[in-house]
Amino acid sequence: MNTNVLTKEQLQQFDRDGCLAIPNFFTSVKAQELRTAAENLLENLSLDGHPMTKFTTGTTEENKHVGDDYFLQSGNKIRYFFEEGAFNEKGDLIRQKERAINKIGHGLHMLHPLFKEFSTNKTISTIAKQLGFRSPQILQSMLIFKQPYIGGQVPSHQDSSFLYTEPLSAVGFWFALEDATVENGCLWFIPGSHKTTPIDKRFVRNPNGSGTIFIDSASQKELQQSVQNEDEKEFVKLEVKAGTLVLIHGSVVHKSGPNLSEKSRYIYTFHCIDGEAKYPKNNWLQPEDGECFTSI
Ligand SMILES: O=C(O)CCC(=O)C(=O)O
Repeated sequence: MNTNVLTKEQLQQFDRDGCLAIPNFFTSVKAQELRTAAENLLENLSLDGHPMTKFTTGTTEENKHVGDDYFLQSGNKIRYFFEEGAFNEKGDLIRQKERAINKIGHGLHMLHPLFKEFSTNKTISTIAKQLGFRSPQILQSMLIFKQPYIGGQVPSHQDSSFLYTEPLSAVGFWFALEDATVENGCLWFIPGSHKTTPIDKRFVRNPNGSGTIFIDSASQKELQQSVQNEDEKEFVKLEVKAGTLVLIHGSVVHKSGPNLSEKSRYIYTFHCIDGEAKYPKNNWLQPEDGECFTSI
């Protein structure tokens, strides 16, 4: 019996480009179900005790610390992160809360029954195995909303800078819950950049206090040999329909545009690493409360 999910051609394309779109990976009924769950999470957000005020009005170290901890300890929780444009200069929320959230993370795959089932099943583990994972583990999940007119852009980056392992192993599984177009902020990527662009920086916990910093990671030799791919013209847009799965190699250079349109762009994503790779203790994201990352 053939138990593969990805074809040989799809695997070759992923290896060549570093990004692979699989249309109709899930049904429109499932996309609607996940969107409704996402809307319910937004409605259930309580602003009481949320440190969002601290992110914007807080100038003291103590206030910053509360916001940092809210982020750093979110690995096994369902936490809400705001759009920058949702506040005025005084730090007051100027949008309806349901339309002000940029993303929810990072433990949906552990805590929310629907997203848990969607993320940890036989089809997903088969894909992970086909991509070469020996011991695949999900280490974070997110809903990214890009609400109409306010959805922020995601600057060009490589996921392995944020989810670093030795050897590198991160792969993103990105699911379109709505159609993603240039207008509402689809993904853009540089085909083949995962083979030419070393991971030259890492996002880690700040050893000198709370919060996070970037540190250099590539050797000078690697940097000299690398092709500088950050030319805008190299980016290829990835417009996809709801129901599409996009696989994103941890080293591929990618980004997404702002949403200035009247249509939202909801996506769900999780990232896998190989449990056999070394996971540095200074990575920003650490297993919380003695739990392990989620094996699939
Ligand atoms: O969905 C987006 O807008 C960006 C997602 C992304 O860059 C990622 O998951 O690495």
